[in-house]
Amino acid sequence: VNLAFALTAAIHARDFWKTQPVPQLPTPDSAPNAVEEGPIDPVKTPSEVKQDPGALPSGFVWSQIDIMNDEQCDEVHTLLSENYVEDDEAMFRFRYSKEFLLWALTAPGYLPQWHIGVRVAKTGKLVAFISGIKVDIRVRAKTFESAEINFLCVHKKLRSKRLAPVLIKEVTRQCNLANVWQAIYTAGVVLPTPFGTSRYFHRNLNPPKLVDIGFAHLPRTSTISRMVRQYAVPQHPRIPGFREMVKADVPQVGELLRKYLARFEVVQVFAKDEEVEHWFLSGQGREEGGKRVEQVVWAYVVELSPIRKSCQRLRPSIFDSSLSYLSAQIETGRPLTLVPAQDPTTHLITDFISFYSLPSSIMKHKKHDVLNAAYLFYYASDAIFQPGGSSDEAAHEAKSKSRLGERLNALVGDMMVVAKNAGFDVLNALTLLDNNMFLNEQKFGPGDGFLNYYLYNWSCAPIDGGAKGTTNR
Ligand code: NHW
Repeated sequence: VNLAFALTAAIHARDFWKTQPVPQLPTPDSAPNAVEEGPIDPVKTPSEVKQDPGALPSGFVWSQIDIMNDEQCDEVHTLLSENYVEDDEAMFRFRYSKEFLLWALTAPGYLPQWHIGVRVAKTGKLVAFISGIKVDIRVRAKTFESAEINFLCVHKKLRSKRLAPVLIKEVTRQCNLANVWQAIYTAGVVLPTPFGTSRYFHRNLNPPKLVDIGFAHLPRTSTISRMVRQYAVPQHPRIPGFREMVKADVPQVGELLRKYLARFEVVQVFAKDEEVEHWFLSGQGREEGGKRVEQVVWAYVVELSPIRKSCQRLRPSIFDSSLSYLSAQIETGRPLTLVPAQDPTTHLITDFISFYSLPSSIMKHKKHDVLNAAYLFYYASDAIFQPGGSSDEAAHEAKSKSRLGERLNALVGDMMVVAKNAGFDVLNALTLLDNNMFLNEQKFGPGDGFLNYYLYNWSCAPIDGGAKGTTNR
């Protein structure tokens, strides 16, 4: 069986991907050449796009999915819960909630025709899915409209029948019909060709459970109670002014996030406040018609209150670290506000941080069936932008970086408290953004998983996703 599989795999080796506008994987003898960044295919218009979808194997039909329809959302949820991504040892499988799917698939500008299903003609059973949403991507100096492709899934019983390329071609056709010619996507597997690779890191928040389910190992020199002490987090957040983000914060968070992300080479551009509101606020839990709607995204800000603003004018340096925040509180002798000030003229958001909830099913375990995982999402801090007060540029940059490092450690530390109190077992993060400034210090450990980043129809010089543990981009 293995030999037959190896032969089929060899026959089809990159049969699909070698026909697509993506950089091909380098061979041992290919010379490194300078990349001219931009579209790979010649520019086309939607009128040149095929009007009909490609043929499916007989017995299957295309089906546009209305994710806002509760039943159809249920169907996608079931397909993914039973067939989506697993780890190599088949111990864990992603279990996206319905709320997560709604949140991820209805971002501003989404097109229902980019939510594509395949059903069994006779029974109507949903057996495959692929989706896209609209995003703006900036690669270095160039910004373009793009699709973000996700949730590609083929039922386990229909694997290795070349259905995935049919789905990918159909979502490509739908994007092209909407005049979108580029896409961004990620995968754990290596395809032609990643422009960057990040590694997953994990911060243990619940050692007994993680050891029990085999997610974490108990070092021979340790004990569970020692691990519990090692990974304990404070009961409450420590940064004064740290509070949940509210709608009134959206414009300031948007501005801060845009400024912060401008420092990176490849990013999603959150040009409109509407996007900021969607990605950081719409996934908050609530009661609706007597039913509990699960929370998907947690977003927090640090608000510099008028009291601290005036302190800062007196002694800017006392705001350099979270400890100094506290000393500011002690010096003024007044309690610092923790309730959101709704008036943007009197409050200033200095930092922002978020995570989302993506549980995994634990397969084959007697006691536990869900791993409650939080994934660090976007964050931003003004620590990197504060005036230098020195004419030596290198010294200023070093100072800004160290100030940012301190601030991010305090922020992630507080986010761990929020995650722990919300019942999460682990906080996951990748080696991107400025994460290498806090991963070790906050006791994240390297995992087995890597995430490869891809662009479709856009050649892009490689960037360092931090997987090799060198830099932070
Ligand atoms: S990555 C998660 C993908 N999903 C899973 O891993 C779920 C579990 N696995 C499955 O459901 C996040 C199946 O194994 C899948 C493959 C469906 C993965 N991306 O049908 P065949 C995303 O959703 C290629 C792309 O026989 P299968 C991002 C493979 O290299 N291609 O395989 C999605 C081979 O091609 P080759 C993948 O196991 C991005 C061909 O599929 C892939 O039954 C999509 C074999 O097909 C993957 N993750 O089904 C691209 N995994 O040339 C978007 C395998 O090597 C591109 N393959 O022979 C942009 C489109 C929009 C453009 C707009 C302008």
